[in-house]
Amino acid sequence: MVKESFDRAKQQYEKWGIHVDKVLKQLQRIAISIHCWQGDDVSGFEVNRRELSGGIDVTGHYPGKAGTPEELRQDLEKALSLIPGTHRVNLHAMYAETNGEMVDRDELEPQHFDNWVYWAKERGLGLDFNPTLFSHEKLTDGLTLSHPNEEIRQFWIRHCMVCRKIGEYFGKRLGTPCLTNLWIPDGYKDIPSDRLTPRQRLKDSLDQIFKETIDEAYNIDAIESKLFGIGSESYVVGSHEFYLGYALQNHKVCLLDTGHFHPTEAVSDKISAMLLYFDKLALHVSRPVRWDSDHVVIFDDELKEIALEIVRNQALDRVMIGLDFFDASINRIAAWVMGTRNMIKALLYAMLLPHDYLKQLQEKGNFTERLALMEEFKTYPFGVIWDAYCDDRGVPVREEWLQEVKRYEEEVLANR
Ligand code: RNT
Ligand code: ZN
Repeated sequence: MVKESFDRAKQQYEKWGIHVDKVLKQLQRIAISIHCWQGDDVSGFEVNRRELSGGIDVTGHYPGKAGTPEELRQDLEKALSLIPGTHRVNLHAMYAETNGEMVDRDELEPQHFDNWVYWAKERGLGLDFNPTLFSHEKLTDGLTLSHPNEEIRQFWIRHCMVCRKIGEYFGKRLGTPCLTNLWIPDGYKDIPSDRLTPRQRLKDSLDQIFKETIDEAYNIDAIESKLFGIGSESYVVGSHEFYLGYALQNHKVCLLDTGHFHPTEAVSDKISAMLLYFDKLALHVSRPVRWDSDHVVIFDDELKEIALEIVRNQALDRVMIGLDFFDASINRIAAWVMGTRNMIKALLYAMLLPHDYLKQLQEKGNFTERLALMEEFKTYPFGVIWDAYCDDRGVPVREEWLQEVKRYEEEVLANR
């Protein structure tokens, strides 16, 4: 059944010069960086686990959350088994395993992530990394790397430095560069009397953190901007312009989180502009609902537009796609599966459009045909190709994955 409708759908696309088999081969090679923190509500495994802070929040009490590294890896494996393709896992420093020993964040070492490395290596997964500059008592007055207290600032600088070394270790051990992404919550609830000084300090902190050159074959540094957070509504030190300038001047990668801009500002529109000046770009694909709410990524217009911009500009090897959402009100494995499958689905959707032809129409000023075709392609039998891809990759077709998640919930999650 899948095969018959697939052949028919394929013909429809081939009429437009789109080679479906080639597209599916290309799709198979795209690795999405799946954030581990959806699995445990951004808790981590530190010996003295702190409450989530830094102006981000997770809501919901769905039962069965992973409480140990083993459980988190087991859950990730379940999710990965329901997602077509081979992907990457994105870790935070707070997911270190220190054997019950209290190791502060500025003393973390690569060995504290060896279980993750063994696990990833066995499964052919790449690893990405993030220093954790929240949920910690040294985040005071809402500040870390821009803190006026030199001792506190140096603590966080050291933390970021060790994290780059951990990223380098991941890259060396796994044979694929680790993207180490730096996000800090620094900002003010109310109107600042001085916007410049904290930014000067952040700039200096970054200079210290990135002083040591690390081979980009192992570790790639990214910096993630933000517009506001809970408790930093009026001012965020690491704004988009701040990091855009820093990245350009210092050869770093900008990471754009889709929830970190004004509600009507679209990340999709930024991709082509930034690719003119940057070799690489990184994304945290999320879904902001009224604010930076980190809802599960759905197959909506902006997701499709992001995928279109990456695909039509032939930037699949330049845009590093990562996910960033955390919903504790639904089954967490289902959240991963939906968000990641939707991202892949959007890329496939984007790959099944006659981009050269559509570009020509625009160049010729034929806006009628441009709009008409773009609309018609929305109802081309794209779902059939997606089903065939899932089937071919040995993962459940359509909503069948839900049965697996339900079974896992009864057999594993319910016993936690
Ligand atoms: C916060 C940023 C950041 C975090 C993760 C946990 O607004 O988006 O990426 O979500 O690092
Ligand atoms: Zn993010």
